[in-house]
Amino acid sequence: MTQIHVITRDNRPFYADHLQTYFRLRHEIFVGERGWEDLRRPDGRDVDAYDNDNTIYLLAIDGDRVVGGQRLYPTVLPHMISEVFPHLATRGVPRASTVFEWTRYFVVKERRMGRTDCRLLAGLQEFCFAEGITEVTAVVEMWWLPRWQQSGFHVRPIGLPAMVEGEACIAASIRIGEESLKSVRNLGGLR
Ligand code: A1S
Repeated sequence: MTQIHVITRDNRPFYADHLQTYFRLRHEIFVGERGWEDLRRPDGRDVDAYDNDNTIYLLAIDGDRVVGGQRLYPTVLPHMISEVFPHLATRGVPRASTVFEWTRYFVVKERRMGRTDCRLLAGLQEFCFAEGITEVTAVVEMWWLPRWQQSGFHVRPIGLPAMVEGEACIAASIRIGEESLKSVRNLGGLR
């Protein structure tokens, strides 16, 4: 059964092999499939400035196999929106100890039928809710907005849409709450 594992600086050594697989999957998916060429690396692992001891990974693992992932990064530190996309946050970059940036969301191809996706989204809401994280921010393609709406997420744009490498994107903030958790659990048939 697929479960969402939380990996932080404290338990990272126990997940060394999973994390190596995860970085390779990220390269395969974001460079190979999505064509984000800036991320291409000769060692075939997508690792950037926001993969460090401050990163929290929520990985979907089935048995021993990584089937999906996402990461959270503190907004009180320099993060992607503040450093790379500040022009997308025309209403200001949300920064607080209770606000985290959400990036590199994926599900492996064979598992894209919605169920792993719902587990990852529910895992995000549940983890943040339990840890007192009140909001997550992200830069996303516009097609995420109806997906989030369908999941019952409360989304607030923090800027106007703009083109990023040929895709219309927007910086947005998502409120964490019991209501959204309940809604996405229902959608995925999760107890
Ligand atoms: C940053 C994001 C953060 C949140 C942090 O009927 P369809 O196939 O058109 O239904 C699709 C589309 O509506 C939409 N969709 C998915 N990928 C799209 C794309 N590249 N362009 C436009 N629309 C897209 O979602 C519907 C369902 O998608 P799916 O792939 O069949 O299934 P699933 O299980 O919902 O998985 C969705 C995700 C996004 C997880 C999966 O497609 C994936 O891992 N893609 C590669 C990684 C990726 O692009 N991540 C988003 C940017 S990270």
